[in-house]
Amino acid sequence: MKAAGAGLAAALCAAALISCGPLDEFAGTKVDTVGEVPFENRLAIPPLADSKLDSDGRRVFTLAAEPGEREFLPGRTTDTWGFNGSYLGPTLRAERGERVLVDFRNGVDEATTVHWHGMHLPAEADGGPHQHVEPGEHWTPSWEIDQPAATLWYHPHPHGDTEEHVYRGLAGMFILDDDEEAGLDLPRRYGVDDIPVIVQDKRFADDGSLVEDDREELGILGDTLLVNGTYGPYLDVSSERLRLRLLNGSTARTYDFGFSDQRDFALIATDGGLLERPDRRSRIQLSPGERAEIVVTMKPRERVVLRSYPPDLEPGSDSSRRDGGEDSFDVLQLRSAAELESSPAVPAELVDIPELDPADAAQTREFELRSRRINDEEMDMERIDTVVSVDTTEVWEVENGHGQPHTFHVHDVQFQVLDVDGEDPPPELSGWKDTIPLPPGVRVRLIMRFEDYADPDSPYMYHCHLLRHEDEGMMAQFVVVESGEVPGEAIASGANRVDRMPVARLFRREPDS
Ligand SMILES: [Cu+2]
Repeated sequence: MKAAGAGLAAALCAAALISCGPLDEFAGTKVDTVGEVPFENRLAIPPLADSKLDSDGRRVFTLAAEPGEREFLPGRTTDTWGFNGSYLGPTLRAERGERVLVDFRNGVDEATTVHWHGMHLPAEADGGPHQHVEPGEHWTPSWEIDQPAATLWYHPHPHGDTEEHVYRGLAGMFILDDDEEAGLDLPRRYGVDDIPVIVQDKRFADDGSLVEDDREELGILGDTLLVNGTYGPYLDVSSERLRLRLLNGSTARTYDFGFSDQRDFALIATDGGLLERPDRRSRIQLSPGERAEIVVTMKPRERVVLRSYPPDLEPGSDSSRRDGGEDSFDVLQLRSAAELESSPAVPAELVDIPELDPADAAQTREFELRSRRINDEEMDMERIDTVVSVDTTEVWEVENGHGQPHTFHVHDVQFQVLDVDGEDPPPELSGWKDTIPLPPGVRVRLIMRFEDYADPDSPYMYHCHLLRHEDEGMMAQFVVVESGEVPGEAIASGANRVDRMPVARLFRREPDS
């Protein structure tokens, strides 16, 4: 595969489609596509998903995972998976207080799941590895939207296969709205001045197929970016201020987004919703699964490129080349019209975020991430690692005790960051979060509230969101129970699982040579 990759790199280099620097396909080699991406394709905007109200007043969406094919690169056809189409899926959108139901059909030939990343919902609707959907089968989770306006997303979560299923194209955005956000003067015309930006790195073989067997420790690190499934994208801008909903939908790569002319922008929201006030800055770093909403101001008749600069993966160390720590990418070109519609200034105050108080914590727990384990245990579908009492607040102290970068994602709740290595969190970690980067040696203290949805038989997950690490066992389970209740027999017996993932599948990749 590496040889095939070399051939493609040479061919694209000759056609000036990618960097003609060092051979990018070799592990640990720096990737730099700055100035080399031809911005010739209009950025695809995922369509807003159709929905209808059922007789119970629930908003019903229909999603089907399907195989397909795409010509991402000129003249090369790539086999893909997508929701309601060949690659990625429609943007789901719902308002706080609405009840939603998703009729999901698995039209691919492997069992999969759909997880609603960042969503507060009952565990049985969460779409984790216990909610397997066999090929041809339907799954119809339903829940009430009960959290602030935010940019969430959805993707498969079958234990052992999450990386592959996401990499092939199964992912989409899920935007939540509420009255508070609607009352602010912010750009919100979807596809006009409010733009989903789903960034994913890929590695293409000569024949156009996606290379899935890359052996980097972090997972697959691609040398080619797609944004909303578009290679070499540009966006025509018609108004003075543009809101970009950045989603790192990659399986392993961290980006440090900024603009080619170093202009600053307003960071207005992170994973779980709006910040208390905008933070003016020129960079925002996102690890896999994290989101950020930014508002950038444009002048007429200009072209500026959204880039990813080398991310800081191991502060104080320069040994992160193998993890993509030296890589740079041109991501998306913004082209503004000769005349721009004027937009109001970004409000100085956004929302109030009620501060969770560690003095209210019923429990303080410690988690150490090391190798592919959490607290020295590999993920076991039949073991509940953590039992949380409903209607309590907890502090989770999470440490990366390993020499590699990891991240930490908690299902069901949005958390607040109390501190990072004892220091106050920076602005990008000051709002509601569900995923946080964990560089080697770093310890974070998170605080979260488990309001409702007690269910002793259905676990939620917490895990590293580098998808290969998660697949290889860096994941664990918690249940939310009524006080004093014990986790159900159903989990220990495996009875609430439709199908058991064959163990061989987890370890079928070739060992390191
Ligand atoms: Cu990890």
